[in-house]
Amino acid sequence: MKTVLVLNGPNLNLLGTREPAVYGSATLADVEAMCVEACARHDFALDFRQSNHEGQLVDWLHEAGRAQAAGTLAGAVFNAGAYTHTSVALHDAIKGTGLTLIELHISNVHAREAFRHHSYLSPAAKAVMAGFGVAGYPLAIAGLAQMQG
Ligand code: CA2
Repeated sequence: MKTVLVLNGPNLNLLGTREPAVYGSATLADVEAMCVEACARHDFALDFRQSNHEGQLVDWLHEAGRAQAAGTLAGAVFNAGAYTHTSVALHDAIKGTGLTLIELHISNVHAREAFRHHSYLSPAAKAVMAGFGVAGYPLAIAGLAQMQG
């Protein structure tokens, strides 16, 4: 059974505590439970992580790239939070590992402030989803299942 890595970046540990109009009322623990269910449905194991630190996220992407190359990882779903709009390091990490990665945003970033319209991750991602709320996580896992040869 292959694993799916679901990676969450800065401030996503605050999910469900503030800004419910933008991000909804589900907590990150609720999102993890939704991902457990989605992975079970598609015969995946789940590895669910969050960090507020860019270097930690880079290290986890490298680890994921090695796992995918070894055949134990199906791919990754990545909500990089605000690092989406700032991080060349995360772009390089995704490119450098050749990881099958779905960039995910809970909100429709294109309907928000102009600074959220550009993503450093999108050119390195296999697919991009935004605006489905937290329901995007299980949808992205279903998308990864679809991509498996
Ligand atoms: O829509 C998304 O998923 C984002 O990746 C969320 C990021 C934001 O910077 C991106 O532009 C879009 C912010 C994550 C912080 O989430 C919070 C949730 C509740 C309270 C405070 C922050």
